Amino acid sequence: MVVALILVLVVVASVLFHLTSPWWFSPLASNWGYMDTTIIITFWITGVVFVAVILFVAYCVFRFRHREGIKAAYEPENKKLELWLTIATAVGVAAMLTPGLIVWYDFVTVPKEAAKVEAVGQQWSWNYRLPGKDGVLGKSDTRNVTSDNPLGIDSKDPNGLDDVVIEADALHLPVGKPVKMLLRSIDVLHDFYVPQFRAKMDIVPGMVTYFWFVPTRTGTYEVLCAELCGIGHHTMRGTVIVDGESAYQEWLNKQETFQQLSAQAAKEHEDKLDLASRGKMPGFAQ
Ligand SMILES: [Cu+2]
Repeated sequence: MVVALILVLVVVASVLFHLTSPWWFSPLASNWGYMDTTIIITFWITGVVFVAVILFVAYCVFRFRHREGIKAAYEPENKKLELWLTIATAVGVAAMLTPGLIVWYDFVTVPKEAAKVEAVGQQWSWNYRLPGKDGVLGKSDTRNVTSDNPLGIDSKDPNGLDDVVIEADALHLPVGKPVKMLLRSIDVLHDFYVPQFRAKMDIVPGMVTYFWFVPTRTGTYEVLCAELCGIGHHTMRGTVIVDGESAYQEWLNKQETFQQLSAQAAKEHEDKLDLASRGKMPGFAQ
């Protein structure tokens, strides 16, 4: 009797906790509302099954409790019951899997007009690259990575010269336009994740993974790394700012291309060498 009561209380407390809990998805800011629907469908199906199974156990504990003079009957098989349980389980599992397959199909079908944006993960920060005026991202290779070229862009590929490089700063995106995120890592496994966009993807060294989405609300969002990637994993955060079209263009016009950044870096090196040769660098004083 006490056990049956505890089981009923577990059900009541679990349902109340779910309904009154302050923890829920962060407000949606992309086209992937269907992902939320899929999770809610799973919550409903598993919730109903959980309540039904625990209440059934409570009922059995109470109804078939030990009573003097009553003997239990042993019934190892029941074809009819097994058939119904198999059908019900199959329907439940299919109802949870089908919406996921539909979302996955959309997720891997990138719209042709999607603008390409590259995000490069490294321990423990995010850099970005936009294709520039030609709309093509230049070739890149981790072997080209230096302190002046953190994305490893191939300086011999003309397509890369006008690429816009955003180094450890906020990425801006225009609202309402589809974006294809191309993901690269220059060291270990990472995962690009903005909770409000829902979509996320692992980043694997040596390959380019991708996902797409449409930012639907302007605002500032936090980028998280969703793959344990070393001791500083928790500090691997970035910022995505979704702008209206004019604010986005204004921001874009202020960004520097790979060519400009390389020229600046080369000039800085020259200046340093020049100063050093004239003995004006601290530490080089005569
Ligand atoms: Cu990471």
